[in-house]
Amino acid sequence: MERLLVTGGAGFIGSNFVHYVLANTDSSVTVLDKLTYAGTLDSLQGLPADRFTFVHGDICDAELVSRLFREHDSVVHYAAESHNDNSLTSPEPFVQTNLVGTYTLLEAARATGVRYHHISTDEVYGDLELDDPARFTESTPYNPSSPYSSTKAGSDLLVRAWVRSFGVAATISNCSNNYGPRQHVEKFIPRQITNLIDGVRPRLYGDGLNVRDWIHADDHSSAVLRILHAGKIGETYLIGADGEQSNRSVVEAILEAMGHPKDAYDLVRDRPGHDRRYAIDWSKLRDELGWVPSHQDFESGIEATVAWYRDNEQWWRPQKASAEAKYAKMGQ
Ligand code: NAD
Ligand code: TDX
Repeated sequence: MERLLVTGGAGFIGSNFVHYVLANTDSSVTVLDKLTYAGTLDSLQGLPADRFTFVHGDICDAELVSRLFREHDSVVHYAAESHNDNSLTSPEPFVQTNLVGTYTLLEAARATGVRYHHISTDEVYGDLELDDPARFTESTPYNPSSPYSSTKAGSDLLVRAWVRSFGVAATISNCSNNYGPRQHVEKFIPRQITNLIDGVRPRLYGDGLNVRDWIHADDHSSAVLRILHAGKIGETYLIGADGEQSNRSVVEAILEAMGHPKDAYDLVRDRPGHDRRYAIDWSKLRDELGWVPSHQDFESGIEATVAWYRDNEQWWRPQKASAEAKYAKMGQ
């Protein structure tokens, strides 16, 4: 039985991965999570007690990390400060967790030889113009825009250097925008759904024409598991699902799914440095590892996500007022 350590497993994508792994494999899973504002044990309910353990701690704690590496066969590293808007008002925790935290894990991987998979984002590549036919590939030069994406880019480069200089057994994946259950209400899709539940109109930054490439969190999980088990050490894999949509069309889909007119939204102050478009070419993952996504129907994915937030108000309600208070200060 594989013993898997998952950092950041109480957050959005990490918790979806933990649920996915425990439902689809016989691996045991330990989650290491600091439980920042973005992590909650409520996301880890109902898991099989004989195969699941939770450890409350910080990925920057070298002693704890080193002990946990020795007790596991492989590590998947999701823990991060993950929200661009927060990184614009308060970048320090991004530098600490995303850079120092990754360094701490890499040193443990170096000392123990444990297999390490690093979770990253397409934002490390910067952005594309709306009319550019190009998509990001594994060889696109790094060009991050925000404090968040620059610390993720830096963490990826640390991984590459630790592979090359020290022979660490690592792989990296860079995924596009995820959606699905258990995503924090600060993020775009949950914010608009929960605003509508509260009778507040959706808010689009700038002209609302920025494009994101959406993938369901379960497709991200299946891709990560494939890379962990079949990926080539030292390689980077891009994960996507051909889900390009403008923010306007995403909000229209949410409004439609919730029974409102498609134009019942407001345009608000733009995000400084707002990336225009992301788009992923995931053909390497398909051609080399045989992975394909299985949740590409965005409308039904949005309907299911709306239903999840309607049915799980006790999960998101405690975070809603503080998330909106931050946005109010930014005029968004
Ligand atoms: P999230 O903010 O929902 O969750 C992050 C988790 O990490 C939380 O549970 C938090 O408590 C934990 N954490 C933060 N600092 C920690 C520390 N110092 N020590 C231990 N735990 C800590 O984030 P998410 O959206 O689930 O993103 C997870 C990962 O996936 C990140 O690395 C992110 O860069 C990457 N990613 C996210 C997306 C997306 O669309 N959300 C897309 C591509 C890649
Ligand atoms: O209220 C809003 N209105 C709005 O128009 C919010 C919260 C966002 N937006 C826009 C900004 C982006 O163009 O929606 C888009 C998506 O915004 P976010 O959910 O903040 O995601 P993004 O900045 O694209 O980053 C996400 O995808 C890549 C994750 O938060 C990152 O962790 C991941 O690396």
